[in-house]
Amino acid sequence: MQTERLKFIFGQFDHTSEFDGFEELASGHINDTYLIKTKTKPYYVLQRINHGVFPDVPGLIENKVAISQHIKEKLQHLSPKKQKRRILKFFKTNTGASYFRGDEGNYWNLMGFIDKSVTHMTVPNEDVAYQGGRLLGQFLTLTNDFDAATLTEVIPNFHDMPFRYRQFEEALAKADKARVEKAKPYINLVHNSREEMHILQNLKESGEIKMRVTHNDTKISNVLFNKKEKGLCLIDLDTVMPGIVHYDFGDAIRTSCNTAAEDETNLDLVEFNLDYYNAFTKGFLKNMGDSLTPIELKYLPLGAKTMIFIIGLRFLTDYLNGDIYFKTKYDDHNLNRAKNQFKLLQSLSEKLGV
Ligand code: GN1
Ligand code: MG
Repeated sequence: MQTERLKFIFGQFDHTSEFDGFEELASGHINDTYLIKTKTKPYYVLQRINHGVFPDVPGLIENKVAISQHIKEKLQHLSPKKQKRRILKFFKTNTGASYFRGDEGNYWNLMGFIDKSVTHMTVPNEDVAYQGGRLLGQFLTLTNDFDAATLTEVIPNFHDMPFRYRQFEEALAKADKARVEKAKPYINLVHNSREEMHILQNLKESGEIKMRVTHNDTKISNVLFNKKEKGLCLIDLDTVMPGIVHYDFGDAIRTSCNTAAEDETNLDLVEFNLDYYNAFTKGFLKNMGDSLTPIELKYLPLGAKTMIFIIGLRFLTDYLNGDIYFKTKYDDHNLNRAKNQFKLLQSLSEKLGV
C-alpha cells in the first residue's frame, strides 16, 4: 500500500527514473522522509512536509530552492562532479510546481540523493567535529550576501525566548499532574534560568547582534560527509530563515559535543566533549572568522548554552503538553530528551565556564 502510494507520488515529479523501492529515513522528529531507490541510479529523497508544524509549506520550499540556487551560483568554479555532491538539487513536478499536493492535503517535495555519503548521530572523532564546523562556517559565508529579509519566516518566533517561555508556562498550567511531578526539578531549572537565557534575545532585539541567513537545524546529523569523512554539505534546509549566528553555532555544538545521542537515558554517558568543541570551533572560524563581528564572536559560547537550553525547554514543554509536537517512541521520551539536554547544559557550563 505505502509502496504504491510512494511510487505514485514519485511519478508526479519530472525525472526519467524508474521506482524500485524505498527505505524510510527515520531520524527526523517532524517530517516523513524516504529514500527512493531506482533501477539505475541516481536515488532520490522524497519528503512529506508536516503542514501542521509548518504553516506555509510553499514558502518553505521556495526558501530551500532559492538558497540552493544561491549556493550553486557561488560554487560555479567547482567541477560539475563536485557541484553534484556539494549542492542540493530539488525537482519540479510534471506541471512545473516545486511541490506536489496529494488528495489528503499533504505536501511532498523531491530532492536528489547524494550518493556515497554518510551522516553521524554522534561525533566519532575530532576530525568529524572540525569538518562539521568548517561546513557550517562555509554555509553561513556562502549565504552571507543573500538578502535574509526575502526569506519566508517558516516558523514564526522559532528561537524566540519569550515565545518559548510563554509556550512552556501555558503547557505547565494545563499539564497532567503526574507529568508535572516527574518534571519538577527541570521546571525549577527553567524558572531559575530566565534572566541568563534572555541575554542573546536582548542583544538581538537591540540590534547589537545582526540578523543573517541561518539554517536553524544545524544538528550534526544534518551534515553530509563523504566516505573519507570530508564534509560535503548541510542538508535539511526546511528551517532556513533570518536569525542570529549563535543559534546555528549553538545547535551544532549541542549535537556535536554531546558524547551520547540526544535521547540517551543513561545520563552518565551524557558529557560535553571539550576537545570536540575546540575542533568544531576551529573549523567554523576558519571559514567564518573574518565575517564575524567582535560581539558575535564574544557570545558564541553563550550561544551554545542558550541553544541547548532552548531545545531542552521545547522537549519539556512538549512533555507537559502530552507529546503533541515531536515524534515520540514511548511515554517519557520527551522528558528523557529534556533531562539529557539539561545534563549536557550543566556539563558545558562546567567545562566552558559560562
Ligand atoms: C526537529 O525533525 P528534525 O529532526 O529535523 C526540530 C528542531 C530540533 C530537532 C531536535 C521544525 O528537527 O528544531 O532541534 O528536532 N525541528 C522543528 O532533534 O521543530
Ligand atoms: Mg529539521
